[in-house]
Amino acid sequence: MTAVLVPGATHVQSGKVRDLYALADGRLLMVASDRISAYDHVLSPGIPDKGEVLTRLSLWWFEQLADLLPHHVVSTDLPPGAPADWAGRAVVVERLDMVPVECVARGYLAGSGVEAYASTGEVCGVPLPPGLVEGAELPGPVFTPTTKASVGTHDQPMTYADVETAVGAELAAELRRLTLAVYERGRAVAADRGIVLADTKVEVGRRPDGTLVLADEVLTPDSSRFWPADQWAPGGPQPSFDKQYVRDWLSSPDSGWDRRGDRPPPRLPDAVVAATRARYVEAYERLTGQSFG
Ligand code: Q0N
Repeated sequence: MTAVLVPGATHVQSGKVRDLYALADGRLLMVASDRISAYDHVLSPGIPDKGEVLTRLSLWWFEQLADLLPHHVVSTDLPPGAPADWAGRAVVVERLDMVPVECVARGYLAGSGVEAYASTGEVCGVPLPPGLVEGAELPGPVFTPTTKASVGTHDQPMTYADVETAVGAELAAELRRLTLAVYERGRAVAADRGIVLADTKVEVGRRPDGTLVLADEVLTPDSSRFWPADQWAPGGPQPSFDKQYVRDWLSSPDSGWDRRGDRPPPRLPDAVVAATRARYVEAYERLTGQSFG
């Protein structure tokens, strides 16, 4: 029972890798875990320090983006009674009225955008030039929002008109503007550090006075596609900055696993875990210019 661990707190929801609790004072506590997912499965074991690396990276980005919009973080102090091992990966945030749209910006063709483009020449209703290959840079960043799917289902693409219908024309325009601004800022910083920011997803909520606030986590490898710039080679799937060792091992004969079958993936070997941890730390250190310690 959570209430025993954090007096007055109740569990609100768990995503694949983050958990949310309601505190007695009305605020929320967001806890990033060391869990990692690949090919739609949460893997075992977790990646040591991943929750802390991503929490600190997101906190750093919130400050870099503060001139664009406010963020939801209230405190990084662990509430009294919280488990000691949440230190460094739990953040007290203000409770917002969440906008029911996953706000995605893409500068490169990847993931679900590849299949959409192949069948329609568009992504989320935005026409793209002919002849683009997977991994290609788009002529300019595009807003490609999706529905917010619950755990176990997939987000569905929305057109800009869908967003206008869902939240109104005024808010839709603000979401597009802010999402593209966050992407542009992230992309510029990442480019300076030899990292391609292919796309990113942001979540936005509103204060009672209507102010838009950046929520969840931002510009982390879990919410964004980061590619090593020196390995960027359009024409197929790009290596992932953080998860490539995991994907390579799961796809190799060594793992004995068929990702199209119905068995859960096998346990990750220690060497894959260690190499993956090092990649998260490297992403943090390259992007922020700070030592993870
Ligand atoms: C909220 N989600 C979806 C945490 C993130 N500041 C907020 N106020 C109200 N609601 C939310 C936030 C935030 N952030 C965001 N659900 C509720 C993503 N979750 C998944 C679980 O962990």
